[in-house]
Order: sequence, then C-alpha cells, then structure tokens
Amino acid sequence: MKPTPLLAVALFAATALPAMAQHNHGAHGAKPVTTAAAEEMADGEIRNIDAAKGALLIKHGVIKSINMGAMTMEFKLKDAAMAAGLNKGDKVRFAVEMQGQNLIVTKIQKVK
Ligand SMILES: [Cu+2]
Repeated sequence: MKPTPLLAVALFAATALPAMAQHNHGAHGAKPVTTAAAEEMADGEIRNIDAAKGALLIKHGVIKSINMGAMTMEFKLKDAAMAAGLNKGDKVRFAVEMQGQNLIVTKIQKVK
C-alpha cells in the first residue's frame, strides 16, 4: 500500500523542517554535532617545551576522545610552529589525534 501523495508531503515536511532549522543554526559558525567528540578539547598545563623536536610535555586531565586518564606526558605538535607563544606553566586547552602510533596535538590554545 502506497501512502497518498499528500501524506508523503506531510511526512517530509515533519522530518525535514527540524533538520533545516539545525542547518541554519550551524551556518552561524557552530560545529556540526557529529565532529564534537573528535574535536574534544582537553585541559592541560605545559611542563616543558621542546621546540627543536616540536613537542610539548603536558600535564593533562582526562581525554575522553582517546580514552586517556590524567597524566603528564609528551605530545608531538602537528606543526612545530604551534609552540610559538607558549610558555612553561601555561594553562592550555588542546585537541589530540591518533596518527599511527603517535598522539599529535592538532590544536592548542592558552587559557586565560
Ligand atoms: Cu596522556
């Protein structure tokens, strides 16, 4: 049994409208909900900076996106230039990503 064209239109409108509203909201610069987990920002404090290696020693809190508890460890930076402007003792928020066997900091920002 096929739905009548009118019913089909009504169903489409009911499901499509909330989706369109969300889309419009996203246009204001908010990130799509689906990438939120991968882009999770973890809290940390910089303990050491190895500019030559492009690595940071960070005391970090729990990072749910990679299933890691709080600890102090070294992270490689995606780009060594990201260390510019950072200092020992800075409180930061950062995002990490697994690339092969390495955890790479893809984003980092100071917390005021
Ligand atoms: Cu860790």
